[in-house]
Amino acid sequence: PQTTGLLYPRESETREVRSLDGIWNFVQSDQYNVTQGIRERWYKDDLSKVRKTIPMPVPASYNDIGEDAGLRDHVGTVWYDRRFFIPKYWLKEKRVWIRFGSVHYDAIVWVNGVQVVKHEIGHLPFEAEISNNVLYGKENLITVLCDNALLQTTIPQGSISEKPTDNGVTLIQSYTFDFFNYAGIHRSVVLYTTPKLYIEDVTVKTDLADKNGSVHYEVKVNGDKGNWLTYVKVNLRSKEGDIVASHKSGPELKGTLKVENVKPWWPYLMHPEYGYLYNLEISLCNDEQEDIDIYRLKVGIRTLAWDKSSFRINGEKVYLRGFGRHEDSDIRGKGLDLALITKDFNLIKWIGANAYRTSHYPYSEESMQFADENGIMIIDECPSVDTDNFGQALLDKHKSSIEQLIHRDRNHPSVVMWSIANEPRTKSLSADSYFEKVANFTRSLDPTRPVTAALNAAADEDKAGKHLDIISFNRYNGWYRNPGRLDMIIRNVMDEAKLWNKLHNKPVLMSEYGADTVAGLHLLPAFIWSEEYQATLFSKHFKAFDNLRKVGWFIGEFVWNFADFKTEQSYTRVGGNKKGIFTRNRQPKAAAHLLRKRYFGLCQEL
Ligand code: GCB
Repeated sequence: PQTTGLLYPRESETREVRSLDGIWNFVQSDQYNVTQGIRERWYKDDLSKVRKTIPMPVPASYNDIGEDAGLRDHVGTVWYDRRFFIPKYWLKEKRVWIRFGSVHYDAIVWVNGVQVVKHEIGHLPFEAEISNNVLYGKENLITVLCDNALLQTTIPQGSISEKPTDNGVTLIQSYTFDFFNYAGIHRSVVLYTTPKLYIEDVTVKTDLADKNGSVHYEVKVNGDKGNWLTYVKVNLRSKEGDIVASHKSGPELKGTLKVENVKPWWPYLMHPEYGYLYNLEISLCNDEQEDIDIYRLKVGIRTLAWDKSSFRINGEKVYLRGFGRHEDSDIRGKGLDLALITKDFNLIKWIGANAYRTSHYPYSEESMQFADENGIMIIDECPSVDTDNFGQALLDKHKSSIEQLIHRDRNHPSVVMWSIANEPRTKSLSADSYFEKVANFTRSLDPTRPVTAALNAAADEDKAGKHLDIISFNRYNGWYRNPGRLDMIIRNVMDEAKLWNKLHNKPVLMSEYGADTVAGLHLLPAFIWSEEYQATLFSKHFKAFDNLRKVGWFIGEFVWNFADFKTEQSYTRVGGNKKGIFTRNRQPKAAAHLLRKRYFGLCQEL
């Protein structure tokens, strides 16, 4: 997997970006003949010449586009293709790239019948240079094979079994995680160009001292430098566009920009000016030519620090208030939807939250940019859910998912923690060394952010907590535990949080709590599944949190979930998981109004 390059595709004076989003042609493979397309080389020509294709939107999950359960529940491979033009003038002085925001779970991409890239693990971008594969001034063909199969060595894990049906047999994909295994080309596909000698990668780290900020940058370039001495000129611009700092690097292409009277990046409502971003403008030059390549990156200047009892941004203690979420909506499934992201951020701000966890996988790069702009702190989670059967192959893939995630997101000021797993089975002995390795690997890649995981084993049986910097725990008091009992919550939440802290002497946050709630179901006295029950269950948790906040090391509360979402079919799920404070259509349940009061109240207090 790629752990260099992959800069978010942006236009500039030297770069062009063209979208390949739109309607593609689509073929579902026969479940029992998944390799047929490869054997018969369907990528050599239009899919429509070998099979009847159907129209499929990109980006979107394919599962809910049809009206056929066979497509929704498909296990194995599907094919996409479309044609596109490459202008003739791109041939001169340009490199041409193809980039996918994410394809779930496995993908192989061919351009004009030649394989150009292969990628495994959904929710993460990948790209390939296709300068030598495309026809200039002509039409070209792109073909994508996507496989949704989850096995014991994939991230997340699953298993496939064969079951008899009324007409024969079928393959069933099972998994223990609680969200639908949507698949397809989930995020945008773009063609973009760079010059032959180009900026391949940029890393920034920031610091603050009194009123001064600094931005350390490091640039990687790729391509033939010739005999010229290469350097970068870097400008840091304010939001208003004024240059506030400049630097000219030596041939090592790195340096530090000093910013006087800095405007730090603050979380939402922690400061009147939250989410402040500078614009870092990088120009690649040599002794002969300036502006060989230009790339711009938004930068938030902030520091993070943590110890046994606190988590601080810019030296100030932060209390995180937010939720776990999903990328999920009607029809599109996990497909990128800018209307949805924009609406969600409006709702996040309406409710007064300052954080969320990207449960249970990396979210779109576009949503990370929104988080930067809005001062929303992100606990950035890799796609490891319910991890079990710890082995070397799984460990390698788990590390790869973290490496790719950190590579993609390391420059976002909004990312304040890495979550290396959700509800791993950490009771088992083998979880100990497994999570020691995963946590240390994460720290070795990024020592500037704390490592956490959302744990749900009993605190005194868990083997992973000791390897983390911050303990996050998920617990469903009044739901999976003592359903219907609203009178045991305060004590249980407090006891558990205290136990985690006592065992590890680290900051603790509650990463999940909640209750399934059917919007419009009212039952008094509060009864499970009703709006009254969800609201009362929340208010009990608030009491526990208020008591815990007095002790200092309790640093955050996260409701499960922001919105209702689709899951696998099960008798515990009514049309999906209904623990949202918003419905799947983003309308508030009663508890949303209560949460809004609390979250705004919390930020006034602080
Ligand atoms: C959990 C999981 C989450 C589920 C939730 C639930 O503990 O982390 O993925 O959706 O419980 O509602 O059961």
